[in-house]
Amino acid sequence: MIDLHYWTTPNGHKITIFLEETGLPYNIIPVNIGKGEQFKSNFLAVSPNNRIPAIVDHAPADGGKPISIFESGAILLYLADKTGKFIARDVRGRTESIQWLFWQMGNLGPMAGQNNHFSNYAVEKLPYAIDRYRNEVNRLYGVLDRQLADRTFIAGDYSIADMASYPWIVPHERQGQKLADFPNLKRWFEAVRARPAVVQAYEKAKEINPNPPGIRTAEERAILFGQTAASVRAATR
Ligand SMILES: N[C@@H](CCC(=O)N[C@@H](CS)C(=O)NCC(=O)O)C(=O)O
Repeated sequence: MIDLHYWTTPNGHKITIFLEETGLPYNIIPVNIGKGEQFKSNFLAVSPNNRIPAIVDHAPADGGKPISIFESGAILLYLADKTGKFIARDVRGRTESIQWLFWQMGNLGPMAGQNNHFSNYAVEKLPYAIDRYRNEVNRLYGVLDRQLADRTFIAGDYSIADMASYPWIVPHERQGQKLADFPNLKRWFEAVRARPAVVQAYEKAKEINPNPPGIRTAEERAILFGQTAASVRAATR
């Protein structure tokens, strides 16, 4: 059994997609990040960066004590290796999946996160910051569109690279992007969206958090947007 410390955000969806695709048994432990549950000590014990998602695998391959993992890319890679699914076995295919997984982790996720922050959450609308991140996300959509011009999925066969990127394309309207400008990306997006496991993962999210994504109360904003080292110190004391 896998414990999944989860909230209903793009990085959380990546892991429910993988678990639904493979049918691995899992147990969701909700971590409501708007209420500050990411600072609870039981969560920090598995996720020291106070961010979801994290997992605990109670039946690791070596038969030893449970393994806990944080960072969604590391989790996807761990689960792909554990199951032998959604990552190619040959060195070239495996490297292709891993490099696009890292591309998502280092580019699409962080830039889309900042774009969302400055375009949607920031009270003060700063044109320089909004343009900077919206343009960068636009560039990244262009990179994906080009990559998908001559292949069905990002790294060839459907893999953890697709599972990592898909949840970050879902909010394309909030990101100020037009999917119609990226025909290959749009075709891929629709193909991934139609997968039963992907539908199931998003249904699960609605069960856990019926509130529409992207709406933040004043209380939630204070928890999410005012973090410093003091927040971490206070949590671990
Ligand atoms: N690089 C991390 C990023 C995780 C992340 O930013 N998670 C967000 C939700 S998508 C979170 O937990 N935020 C809580 C907070 O900001 O306190 C990963 O991919 O796992």
